[in-house]
Amino acid sequence: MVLPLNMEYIVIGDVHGCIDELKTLLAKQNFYCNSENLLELNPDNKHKAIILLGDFIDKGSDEKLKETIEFLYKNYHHLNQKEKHLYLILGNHEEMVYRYITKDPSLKITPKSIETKKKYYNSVKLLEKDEQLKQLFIELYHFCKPWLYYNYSNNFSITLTHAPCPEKYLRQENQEARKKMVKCISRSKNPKMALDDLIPYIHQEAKDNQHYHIFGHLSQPNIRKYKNKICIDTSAIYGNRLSCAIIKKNNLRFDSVPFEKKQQAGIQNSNNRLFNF
Ligand SMILES: [Mn+2]
Repeated sequence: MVLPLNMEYIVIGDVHGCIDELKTLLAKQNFYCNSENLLELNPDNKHKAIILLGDFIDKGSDEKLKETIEFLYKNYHHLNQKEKHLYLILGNHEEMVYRYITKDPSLKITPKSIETKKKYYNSVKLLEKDEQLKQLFIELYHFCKPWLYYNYSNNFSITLTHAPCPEKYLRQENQEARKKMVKCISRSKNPKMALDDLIPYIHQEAKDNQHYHIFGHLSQPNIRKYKNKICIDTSAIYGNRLSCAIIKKNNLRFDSVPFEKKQQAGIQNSNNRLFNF
């Protein structure tokens, strides 16, 4: 989906239930919550739109995940009444949780898949016991797009996807491309391999130009940038920071806020860095 060029965009990396950090980051961009938890439009933000880069669920505590889903649901409807001010990109966690809770027949239920569900997709249990919350999530899932494109000029553009992905799939509308934009090869299944060897296409295809590809998915210690490839998942739920990219005309900058310790931080089993060369 192509983004209108008359707006400034705040693109936020993997939230994973870090609702407090999300609100703090948004407040720095002049989006303030009122007493009903609605983000108010005002003269300082009415020309801005928020984009979540996927994976807003899982890993966080039940309480914070519930708060995150309710907050996004309310504000998706509230902010998008006249003009669009909130976009959602599809992450592998939204995709997998949706498949579990809608009992997707292509998802084989085996002892291993039940184990995986408990280990990585803790939102499933929460949604299965809260029918109302489940309906909100299902609606949010349907608003999620696999990619967004900001095409400012011949010299400056930005493609946004949740996962890093080979260029030939970017912005393509088919099932294979959709899968690639949502999830790349698993790090947890290849723990001994360096990330740059696991997804070599990212640095091999990187170019010294301003046609950027911004993605999340690979929790990193800081924003990782190599030529036109940028990862903004800075491991908020692992106790690090929640980061965003700010796109204003043909200008790109970044901001971030620290983990606020209002829930328990997750434990990362791999701290494998991207562009570690
Ligand atoms: Mn992910």
